[in-house]
Amino acid sequence: MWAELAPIGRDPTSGGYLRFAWTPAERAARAWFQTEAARRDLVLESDGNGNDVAWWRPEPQARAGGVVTGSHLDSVPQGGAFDGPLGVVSGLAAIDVLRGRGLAPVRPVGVAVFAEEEGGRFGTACLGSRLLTGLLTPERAAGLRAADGVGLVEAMASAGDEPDLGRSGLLDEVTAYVELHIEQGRGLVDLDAPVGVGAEIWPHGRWLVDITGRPDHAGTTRLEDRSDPMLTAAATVLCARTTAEQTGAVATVGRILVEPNGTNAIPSRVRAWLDARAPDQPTLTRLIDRLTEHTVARAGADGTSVRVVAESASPAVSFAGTTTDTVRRVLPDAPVLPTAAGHDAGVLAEAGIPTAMLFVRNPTGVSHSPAEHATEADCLAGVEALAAVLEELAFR
Ligand code: HGY
Ligand code: MN
Ligand code: MN
Repeated sequence: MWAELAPIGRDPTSGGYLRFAWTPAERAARAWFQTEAARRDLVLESDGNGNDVAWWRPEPQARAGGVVTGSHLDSVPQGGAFDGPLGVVSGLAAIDVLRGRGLAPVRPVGVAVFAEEEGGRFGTACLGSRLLTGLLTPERAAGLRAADGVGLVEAMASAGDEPDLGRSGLLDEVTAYVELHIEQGRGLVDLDAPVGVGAEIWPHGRWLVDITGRPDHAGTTRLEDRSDPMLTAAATVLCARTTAEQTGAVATVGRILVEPNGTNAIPSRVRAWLDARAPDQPTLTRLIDRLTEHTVARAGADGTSVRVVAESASPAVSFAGTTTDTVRRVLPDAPVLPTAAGHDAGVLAEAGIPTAMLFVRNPTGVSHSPAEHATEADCLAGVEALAAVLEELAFR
């Protein structure tokens, strides 16, 4: 399976992945999943948000007590091979392991693929699972536009989906969700363990810092006559990093759009997207408040104007609960560790589905990069762990 999925959406030059939601590459990955599901006689159900679940049911009409695993297939630009796909492939492989043992579920077992988890195209993380659970309104989602101006509904329709945004019944009666994911950090390396269990997800979010200045000539405009939004943006990036260092948070500006983006033109507008995360909400709020205050003051000094807009907010999520209790009972040697990476599991937990996460060791900890990697041995250990958890949750 891994070898079949690997080339889809892969940039041959960098080895990174470009699987933006509802683009041909991501559609091909989703088609691959649907083919694999059909190959296993799993019953595929989809909702109007672009989410899929492939079911292995004890009998055709069984619904109660569903247990779901899975993850996402979309990627960040130039992302790694494992972030998302490892959870999907491991879910299918765990079903193969359980079938191979001659087992049959007493409750429905599903493998899910959630749409636009990275928010790489439309800016809102976990878009598919947030719509499914009702944590994001269809009105808010319908207003989302990609950088190229394409609206969400238009992108879905042109990719062949039948958009029907909003809360769906796809996971109704599901009593447990377990997401396996490559660890995006070095916790398991330091703990020398192939598989770990998720404790919690840090609160995190994305803010647009939108700065407007006065376009002018780069050569003939005197410094004192300038209203240069790039200065305000540069001060914002440095302030985000300094404040993060001072408050025990993390902050990143990885995306900036400059208009008109000319070498010899003072910009008219600079948009910078901040990704900020912290161990707890008060720390995150403090960072954003300090940054906003500093950026507004700097804009005043620069003669520019700025607005800071929250684009995506993910509250702190704890995975404590019945599903994690089961996981820890089945995998007593697996260490329990927090993460600052967001996941659909965080959304489902927030929506009240008892949720657990399994992490597979990442030898370098690097993620959201072509260098992301996990060893085959650790990936197989992840499949064995997931199969044991699914057996405990749905086969007894
Ligand atoms: O950005 C994240 O935390 C995750 O990889 N979507
Ligand atoms: Mn990711
Ligand atoms: Mn992910």
